Amino acid sequence: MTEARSRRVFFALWPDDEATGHLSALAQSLATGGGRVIRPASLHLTLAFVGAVTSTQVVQLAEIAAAVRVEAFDLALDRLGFWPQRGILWAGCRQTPAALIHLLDALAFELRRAGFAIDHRFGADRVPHITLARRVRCPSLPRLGTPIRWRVSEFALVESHLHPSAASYRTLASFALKGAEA
Ligand code: 2AM
Repeated sequence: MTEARSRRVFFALWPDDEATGHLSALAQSLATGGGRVIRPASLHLTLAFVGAVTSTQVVQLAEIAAAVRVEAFDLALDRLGFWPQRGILWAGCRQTPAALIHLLDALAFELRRAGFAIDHRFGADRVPHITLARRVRCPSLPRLGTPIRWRVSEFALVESHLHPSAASYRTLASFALKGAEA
């Protein structure tokens, strides 16, 4: 019997508690004209969206990700953005940091080598971002004064469960970056 592709998975960065607190406060303050604010525990930056896979492939994906050897780095989110079609309010980077591209390249290389095609670098919009709220109407976007920073010391393989109201995410495995143990 063929195994069902019933698991919807992606690789992502989860901000630390302090950055999550800042992002969540921002989301609350900006999504005032309706829309759905993302729960603090769900705030993340998608590295690579894999999509529907089998349970066997989930195990394979975790093995592949464990082979990625990239240094830990500091990430600074220094801009807010809005995609009007779906009313997505997001936080991101004016310029994609080299270290972030390097991590994604290393992961994409290992995935490709194992036969997984990753079309959606940084998610469908191809811009590294953390979605703060959905279905927001015309927010006025302030300049993000002090950037929101965190030390990226790991990345995660995450499973997404779609519900009528919102998706929920479960971390299946985390992968430490080099130097993160210090
Ligand atoms: P979003 O936050 O911009 O909607 C889990 O669903 C994560 O993968 C989310 O961060 C989401 O981005 C992104 N995502 C969802 N569906 C996707 C798709 N079909 N292609 C690429 N990225 C997707």
